[in-house]
Amino acid sequence: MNAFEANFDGLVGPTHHYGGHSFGNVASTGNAGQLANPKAAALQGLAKMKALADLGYRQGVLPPQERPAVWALRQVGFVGTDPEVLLAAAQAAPQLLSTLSSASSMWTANAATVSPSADTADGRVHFTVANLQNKYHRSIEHAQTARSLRAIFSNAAHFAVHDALPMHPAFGDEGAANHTRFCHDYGAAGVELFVYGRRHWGGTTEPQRYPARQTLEASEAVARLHGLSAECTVYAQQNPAVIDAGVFHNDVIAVGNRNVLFCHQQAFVEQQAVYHELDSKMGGGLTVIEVPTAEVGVEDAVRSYLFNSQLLDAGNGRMRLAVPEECRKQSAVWAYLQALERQGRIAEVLVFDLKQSMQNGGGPACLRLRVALTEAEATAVNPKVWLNDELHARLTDWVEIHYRDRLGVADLADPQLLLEVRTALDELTRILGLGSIYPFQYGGTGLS
Ligand code: SUG
Repeated sequence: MNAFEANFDGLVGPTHHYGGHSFGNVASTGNAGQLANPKAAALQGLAKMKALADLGYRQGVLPPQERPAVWALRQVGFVGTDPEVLLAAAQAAPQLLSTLSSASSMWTANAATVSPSADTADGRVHFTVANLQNKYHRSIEHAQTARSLRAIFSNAAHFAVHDALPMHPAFGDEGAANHTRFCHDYGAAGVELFVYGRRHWGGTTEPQRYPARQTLEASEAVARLHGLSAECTVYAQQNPAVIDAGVFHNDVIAVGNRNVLFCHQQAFVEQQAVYHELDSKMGGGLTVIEVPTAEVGVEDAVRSYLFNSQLLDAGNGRMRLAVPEECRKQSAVWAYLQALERQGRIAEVLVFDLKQSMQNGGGPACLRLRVALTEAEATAVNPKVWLNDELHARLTDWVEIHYRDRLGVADLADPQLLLEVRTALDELTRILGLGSIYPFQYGGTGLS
């Protein structure tokens, strides 16, 4: 069956700022309080989408969420008109207002876990929305994520969108950031690798410094919901020592596509056994590009986001790697990448400036959700979200009109900002043909 991998990137929302909300994500906490540029952030993301679309990759767009989340401030007791709620929160709990204004839904690798139809029991593409329960600012994303995905993947004959798992540490789920699908052909059954940081009900060595966000129990629940067989799933524990070094998701230390796994030597517990199980469940043919610690240390990998790159099928068994600009700045990392190119192990390295997102710990791979689709399934996707020259130009204008080029924590209480956000999102839902998906549009509480 003719199938391919599409990338659905999150459009950066107008309240992108540096709130320092993600303990364990060293970029997020390290850049707290800096002035952000939401306009540049959104344009940087759009430029990446356009560059990949121009290379022939199918590129979709996922909408941002409504922030500040006034509905979430009401949930914790703030009352009055919307501007009154913002003002009261800014005075009584500025950190809370910042938390509930995070534009973190831009990192759509954390929106959901996706299993293509070739792997699932009922032959549909399954999505499980991530609960992101480990961080408060991210735990409020799931209801809107479900609404957005259902507005795009609405055809029930082809797609199933499951609600987030229970909001409990036993089921900590961070979506596709800890999930990689391997295959020989996108349209044939593949092998899905689920990487977890800890087992909630005992039995694993846990990181000591930073939290392990993904549990084995959550990964197993997702596999059950998607109807994946044991032959098509591999579970691997992330090395707790690298979580303590700032690897808060597996996609900060490993990336895979088709039959290629590009990862650091210290990524997993019992790493050789993981390779072996993957290879044998794939029926052989797994290619591992393992980066030795002697050439790139874990700290350099975290700082450069080498592994948060997009590994892209370049045809004829070759791969491209889309890396952030920060990789060029680390001499060891850049030397390693150049050697990979020279040796022909990677056909081409593409470099993107994503500084605004990177400063909150989000590289190229964080910004996209991968969905392998057949042509028939692609036709069933809401057609208005596919990026082409026209949509790119329209969204660029939309950002230029509605986004600020400076935003700090003190700006979040400005009632004018809320108005700007709602005006922008209202227009966006028309551009992308999404209907009324936001609480301010349908008068909902935002909770479901
Ligand atoms: O969850 N940062 C995100 C970055 C997510 C990156 N995603 C992947 N690796 N797939 C996080 O830590 C920071 C927001 C702030 O601090 O304001 C933040 O949420």
